[in-house]
Amino acid sequence: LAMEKALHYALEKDEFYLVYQPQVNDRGYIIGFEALLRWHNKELGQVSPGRFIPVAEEIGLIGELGQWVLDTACHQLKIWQDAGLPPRFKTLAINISPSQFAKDSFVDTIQDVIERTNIDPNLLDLEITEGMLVESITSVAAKMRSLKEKNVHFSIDDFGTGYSSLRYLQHLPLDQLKIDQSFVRDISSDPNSHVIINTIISMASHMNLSVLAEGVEHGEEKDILMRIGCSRFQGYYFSRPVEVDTATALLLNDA
Ligand code: G
Ligand code: G
Ligand code: MN
Ligand code: NA
Repeated sequence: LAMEKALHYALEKDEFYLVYQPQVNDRGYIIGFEALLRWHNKELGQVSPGRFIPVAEEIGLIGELGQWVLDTACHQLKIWQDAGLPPRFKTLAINISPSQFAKDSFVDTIQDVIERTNIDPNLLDLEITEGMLVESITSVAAKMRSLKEKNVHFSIDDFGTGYSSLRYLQHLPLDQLKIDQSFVRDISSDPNSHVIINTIISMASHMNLSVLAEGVEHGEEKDILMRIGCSRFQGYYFSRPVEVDTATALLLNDA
């Protein structure tokens, strides 16, 4: 209840901020960032999105909050775009909640933020989860196609943990699968995780999808992943999510 109350005022009190976690290629160069929402409240301290996002959904605040994330991330992307992005930088990834995606206005919302911030849409990667498939696959595909026409990219987040069928992979205009960190975590100890990742990579390559491994914490995991053909990584081994000034410095470092 204390959290609900504090959440109501958090936007106007400017308590939210974004951190950026590097995504890297097989040589360790930055190919993108994932924007991750953070909340610091005076009384509650640092509250993780895993805790406050479900509450924000419940009390109907997720729309406004999602809009704030989009505006803030795209505004920052424009600053980096104008400063000159390093040659290997492809996209800034933004997490889209299922309820955000489900709105009829979703396509307009994205087009609107692209126009207002004047970013190159090709630099935008929208992370959606299998949870968005509460709608019919036809309407999900239609929304995505409208944005694909504008060159926006789509990734499936936490791939492999949802309950939906693989059929949607056939029908949705996707660019990338993000292998959930639970599989990566077990890759060196659990032969099943190894097989699952191997299968995802092989399937993705036949479907012309990129694969990014999440939650890479150790060099050993990266080595195994590279051997089975993964060449995009994100995780503490490379970098934790960092504040905007550090992210900017990392980009300059890679230029
Ligand atoms: O950053 P962290 O590992 O604490 O994130 C926990 C969860 O919150 C993850 O599932 C992540 O996808 C989600 N999350 C982080 N930032 C955002 C955001 O801006 N929007 C949405 N919808 N989810 C987010
Ligand atoms: O659900 P989503 O993939 O958006 O959530 C990403 C979350 O995973 C972020 O909150 C981020 O802080 C966290 N994360 C990123 N890299 C690592 C890692 O190497 N290990 C662990 N445990 N968490 C990570
Ligand atoms: Mn994500
Ligand atoms: Na994920």
